[in-house]
Amino acid sequence: MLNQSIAEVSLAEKIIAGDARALARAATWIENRRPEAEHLLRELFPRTGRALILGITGAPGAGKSTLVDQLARALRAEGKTVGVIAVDPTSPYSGGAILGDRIRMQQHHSDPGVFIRSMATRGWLGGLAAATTEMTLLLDGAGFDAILVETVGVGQDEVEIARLADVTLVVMVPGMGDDVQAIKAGIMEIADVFVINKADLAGADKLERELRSYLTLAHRADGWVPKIVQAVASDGKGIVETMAAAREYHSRGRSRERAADIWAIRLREMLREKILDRLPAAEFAAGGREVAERRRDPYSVLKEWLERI
Ligand SMILES: Nc1nc2c(ncn2[C@@H]2O[C@H](COP(=O)(O)OP(=O)(O)OP(=O)(O)O)[C@@H](O)[C@H]2O)c(=O)[nH]1
Ligand SMILES: [Mg+2]
Repeated sequence: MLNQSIAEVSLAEKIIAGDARALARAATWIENRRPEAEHLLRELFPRTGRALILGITGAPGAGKSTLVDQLARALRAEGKTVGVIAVDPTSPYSGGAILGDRIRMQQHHSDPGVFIRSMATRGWLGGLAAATTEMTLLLDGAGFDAILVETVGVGQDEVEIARLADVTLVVMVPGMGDDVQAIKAGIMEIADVFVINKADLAGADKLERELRSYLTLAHRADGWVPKIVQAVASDGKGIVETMAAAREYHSRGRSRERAADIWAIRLREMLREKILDRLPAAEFAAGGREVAERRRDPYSVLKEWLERI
């Protein structure tokens, strides 16, 4: 026990000192749900809350990684350090997309001011958002100025991840059936900035008009009217404008109540995960069988479990 805690202290210190290998090791702990990760994050937590966290989401192939790469470059040019987290919710193992990202991001590999992590989220009871939250805390605590979190899709996961970002960028593409009507349900509420990427393709202006007319009807509780930026990420166009839009939203400041709300939700999720962790999966199967066969009622099963926990 004592040896273990000494090792953790030194790992946190190494991470704070900017040791990339120590950081990579800690990221693996988080990914593999190692118990050491919790102690490490406790130690780093007082240092968190300083990074600018940008969430980048959108349909598969929209150009999120290309945009992330360009944003990372722009931030580096300002002398800012950048952490990149690419989340892959679909496959439990690194797929083609992640491989492509690795190749694309390789130019940053010799740069100690950039840390890139592709993460799959297998084994996470708390889901994608929980895993990503911890990875973000790690990079924030490590002292990165900006953290870019790329996620695919438009589902509940994205809504949850939007909660952890200071600014959420939704990447859209003209003429891809990325019709405003189709996506507004989930994504409209979370987008602080819309990036119409691949503006070199036909239909960018049309999509922008559609978005604008939608935004005149949809009012957000915080009064913010999401910015719309056209970009050609593959040519580095629209990157400055994207950064400016993100900063404009961020400069309004996230209210203290909002942060408190977010932590209240997270604490609830963390509690649920801790409780579920204590019950082996076989218990659920056995309990399910007993209840289905009317050998026991579900309430007494729950009562027994809660007492045991
Ligand atoms: N024409 C055009 N192609 C682009 C642009 N930006 C990116 N691409 C291309 O679009 C393809 C997908 O880009 P990615 O950046 O991998 O897209 P992604 O959204 O990260 O994809 P997933 O992570 O697989 O969902 C690549 O072939 C890019 O080169 C752009 O502005 N214009
Ligand atoms: Mg990608």
